[in-house]
Amino acid sequence: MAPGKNYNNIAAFHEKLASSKRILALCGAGLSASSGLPTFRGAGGLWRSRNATDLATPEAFEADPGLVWLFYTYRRHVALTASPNPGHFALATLAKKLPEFLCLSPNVDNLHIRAAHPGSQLRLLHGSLYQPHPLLDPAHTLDPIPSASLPTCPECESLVRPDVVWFGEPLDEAMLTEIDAWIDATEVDLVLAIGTSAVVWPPAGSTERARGKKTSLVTVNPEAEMPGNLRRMRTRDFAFAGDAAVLLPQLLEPVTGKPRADGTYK
Ligand code: BV8
Repeated sequence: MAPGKNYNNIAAFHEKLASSKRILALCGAGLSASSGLPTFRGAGGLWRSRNATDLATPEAFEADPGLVWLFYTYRRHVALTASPNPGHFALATLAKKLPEFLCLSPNVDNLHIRAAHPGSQLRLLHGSLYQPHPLLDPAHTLDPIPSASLPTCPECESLVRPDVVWFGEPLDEAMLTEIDAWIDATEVDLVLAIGTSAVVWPPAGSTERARGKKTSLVTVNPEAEMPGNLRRMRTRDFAFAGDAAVLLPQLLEPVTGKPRADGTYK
């Protein structure tokens, strides 16, 4: 397989965008990179010399709930002090302008919500860092958490855990069924793969499921034009190497209009 000659031509992409009625986006940690949040597989994927993916497991929580809560309290703190970037605002604005746009995101950082992305067109696949639990004040991000002050359920006093989906745990079945039904309803014209390494399943499967005869897959990622990705592309597909926070406002401008200086939209 090989891309068409215009695979990284923004004007050619705008033509396709202009004729697109149904758009699906699969976002990833790369979308929030410009907001200062580490990705999983990038350089920032390590926390205290541990792989983030090793701590995002029920086994890790079983073995050391204090450490796992410290990990999530740190991530809550970092995400709270971060802000949505122009990429988040462009997607939220596309949703307001195009009813048949659905945004799938495994990001638990709440930045889509803080960019006022309409909830009806956003599916948070892996939960959120902010299902509220008062006890753990994000300010105390570095001190080990004595087990006595780990959060417990006020009713049954059992240990409370972060409301995120860990590796080896199923995603919300009803949500997956609803997403598949949306994808299968009628042909999807454009699939945007934004800042994702597309290795974690089941999210990674949604882009292939949405591929129809006239569907174009658009990869927005600093690695998008690497040979490995170009080899997987079809003639209708596009690839734009760069920062999602810079590229998305440019790519979506015909529908969203130009952003203000602060990246937000009228
Ligand atoms: C399950 C929440 C079944 C917690 C997360 C099929 C094949 C192989 C493996 C599996 C399979 N099916 C299931 C598995 C196992 C596993 C899996 O996929 N493993 C992978 C590692 C191979 N999946 C699961 O375990 C899932 N559950 O299958 O359950 C089941 C069924 C019934 C009963 C029991 C079980 C659950 C997976 C969910 C895990 N939780 N997060 C938390 O956040 O702490 S996953 C977590 O990692 C994120 O949510 C996200 O999904 C993933 C990270 O991926 P990305 O977002 O893509 O980020 P990454 O760092 O990898 O890449 C960043 C990209 O951005 C890069 O490409 C980079 O180039 C780019 N980038 C960098 N800067 C920028 C940029 N792009 C644009 N702009 C920039 N500025």
